[in-house]
Amino acid sequence: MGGAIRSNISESDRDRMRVTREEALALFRKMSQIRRFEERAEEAYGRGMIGGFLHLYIGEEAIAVGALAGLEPEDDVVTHYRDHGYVLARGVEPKRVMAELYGKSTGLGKGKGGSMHMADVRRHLWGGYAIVGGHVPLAAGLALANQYRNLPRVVSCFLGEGATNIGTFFSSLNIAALWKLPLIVIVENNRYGMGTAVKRASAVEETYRKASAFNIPAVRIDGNDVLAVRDAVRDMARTARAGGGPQMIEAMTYRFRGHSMGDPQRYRGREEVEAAKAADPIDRWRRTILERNLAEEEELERVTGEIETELEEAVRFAEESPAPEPGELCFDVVVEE
Ligand SMILES: Cc1ncc(C[n+]2csc(CCOP(=O)(O)OP(=O)(O)O)c2C)c(N)n1
Repeated sequence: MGGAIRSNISESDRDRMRVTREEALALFRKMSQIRRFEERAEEAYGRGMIGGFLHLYIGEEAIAVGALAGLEPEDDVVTHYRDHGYVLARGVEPKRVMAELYGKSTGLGKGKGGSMHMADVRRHLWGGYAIVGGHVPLAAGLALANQYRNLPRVVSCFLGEGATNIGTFFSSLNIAALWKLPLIVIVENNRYGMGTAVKRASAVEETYRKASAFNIPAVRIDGNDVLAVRDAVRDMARTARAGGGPQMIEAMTYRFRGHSMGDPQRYRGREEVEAAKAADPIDRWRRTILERNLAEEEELERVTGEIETELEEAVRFAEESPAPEPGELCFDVVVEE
């Protein structure tokens, strides 16, 4: 096995999990914003306002929010298609993300990308990708570019556990290890790839162990614990920036909704989903905040209210924005320097 492999954040690590009141509230705000954003998107989808695929991140918010809190704003982010959470966590205005879902010209990708392709290069968000595992080589390539140009940037690559059964995952890990690329691979293990439980698709159920084939240090953490995610990513980013090469995190979580909209979810029982909700990362963080006196109930309510207003405006903005002009179809296809 290469590097330190832990099965979880241990009690002795708890003192690492420090947080200021300001940060505690900011983490709560971000996770709540992503949750309510997606609930509003789900509702709009039901009204036929959003077309195509819509993969919700509900239940997994602590990973995007924690991970981006552990990175610098110049660190690069490459993700899969379940990607609304990362762009919101990086500070993109919800109205621009909502307008993108609506396919409007005011959207983050001018309405041409939609749900699965959220990108904002100025914020080092290199996009969501729909081909399972297809973005891992892109992340490795970006890490090579950063290393070659001597930039102190780390690349974070987010993927589902199902994608770790794909060849591109292994070839990327191999070259990243060989060339000591500044890459953090963050596997969000939500226990299902589409409708397939991990054990039915992967010979190795503990995904983090796959990294050991390439001597890549890996940890399995509680992905519903926003501070555990932040700290794991922060530690790895520090190591990667110092030339320590790639590392991997397996963040254990659960998706509360279907794989995409319209998934009948025959592969799991209602009881299982309800039981998993006991570990809801947002409820949990709210309880921690109150227990640790990091904020008062009224402050949390105020934040929740502000998010409601912000999202009401986001939906209105998306609905009132114009569709792209037909001529727009020919632009933004090829980038010429
Ligand atoms: C190469 C490829 N094969 C199959 C698909 C269809 N597909 C889309 S998502 C998905 C499941 C991926 O599961 P996982 O990587 O665990 O991510 P999750 O959706 O659970 O976040 C599949 C099989 C695809 N998009 N690309």
